[in-house]
Amino acid sequence: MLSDDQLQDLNRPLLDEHQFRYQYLRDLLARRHVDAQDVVQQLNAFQVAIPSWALGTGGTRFGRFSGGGEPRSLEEKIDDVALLNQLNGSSNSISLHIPWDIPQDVPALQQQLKARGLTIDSMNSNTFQDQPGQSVSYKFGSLSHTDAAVRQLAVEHNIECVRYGQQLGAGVHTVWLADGSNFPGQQHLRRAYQRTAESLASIYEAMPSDMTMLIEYKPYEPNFYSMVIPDWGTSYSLCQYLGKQAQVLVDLGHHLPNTNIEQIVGRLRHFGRLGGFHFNGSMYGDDDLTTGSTKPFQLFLIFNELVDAAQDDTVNQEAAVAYMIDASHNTKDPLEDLLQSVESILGAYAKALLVDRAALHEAQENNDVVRAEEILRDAFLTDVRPLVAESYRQSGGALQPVAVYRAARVRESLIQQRGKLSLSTGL
Ligand code: AOS
Ligand code: ZN
Ligand code: ZN
Ligand code: ZN
Repeated sequence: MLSDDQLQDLNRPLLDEHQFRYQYLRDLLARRHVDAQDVVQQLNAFQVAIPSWALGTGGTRFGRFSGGGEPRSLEEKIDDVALLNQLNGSSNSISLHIPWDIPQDVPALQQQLKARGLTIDSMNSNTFQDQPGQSVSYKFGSLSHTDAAVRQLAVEHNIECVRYGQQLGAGVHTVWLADGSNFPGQQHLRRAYQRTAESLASIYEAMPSDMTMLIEYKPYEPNFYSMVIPDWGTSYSLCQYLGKQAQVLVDLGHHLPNTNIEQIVGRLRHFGRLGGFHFNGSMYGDDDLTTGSTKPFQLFLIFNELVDAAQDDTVNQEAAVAYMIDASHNTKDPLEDLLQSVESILGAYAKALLVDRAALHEAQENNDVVRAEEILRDAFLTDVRPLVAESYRQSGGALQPVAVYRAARVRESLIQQRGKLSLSTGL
């Protein structure tokens, strides 16, 4: 992490321009009866979790090109997230993956998290790979497998994750299943679903009453004929089967092209089953690009649904939504990428908060198509970067996190400490 003095020194040359831009936007919003500080306060409160597996350089099945200085241990991953959170004040938690992040010394880890002001938001199980020495294989599935012994192993692994989560204070256990089939006829589609539901029930029963199970869907990959949980309807039905503590997780990259994701978000919110997000950017599929890099309007429309639901008395406000990033790729410095992602998310949220909701509802009631669309466009086209920067400033962070990260030469010093070729488990 940077020292406070260092951070202030790096902010100083940026401050004058920031104040000018923020003042201008504040005046502009005041004319529309929007209080900029209200919006900034909501941004200050907003947190998005960082996945431990995105801190190292990602790769594809063709290759991986590390930029060096990657975290070599869970402790170093936590240090990296602490740095991100210092810069943007908006990423105060981390998602862990078992067995990649098995804690060696739980009390020491708890202490480190506390000292850094961080928490663990979600534990993620891994039944998509065989671990060395594993008694049976996940080659043909895990929770859905035809062989009860494989299902049992996968259930036990998930329960192990739940136990780690309890020790570390994680409120969420996330299940993403790679299970499916590659060819017609390979798998009995209904039975695979039924076996999965039963396996999930065994995990669900082992969860404490204050933990949420998130069920993530994905239409294809690694299986290309069928996935056992391909879509939100399947996730939703599993949640209905399991009970109140099960919720649907929406990964933005897990839809077929042109799916209306914001509508899915609205529906799940309506049903009280929206449990969380894996944010990322997508052109074609599960590309795991930087959030907001390719479809910023879609990201805004998703937040528009969230803000609308949050302000609606008829919507059940009980269930918490876990905001998490799930992205990692091969051509950027992972920490810069994550700073960019968080910034896009905050920007989309800020824009959604600017929507004149009363006017929008009126336009909708009157079927005034153009007016309704213009209201959304007006919010979307507002340059909200000064609001996001002001939120960084009020959280004691960097006015421009990526610029400050570069000016502080963080990557260079990480390479010095950790070496050029450190290994990490990035997907
Ligand atoms: C896989 O495609 C899913 O997005 C998972 O959420 C995630 O990427 C995985 O659990 C990380 O290993
Ligand atoms: Zn995901
Ligand atoms: Zn994915
Ligand atoms: Zn992914």
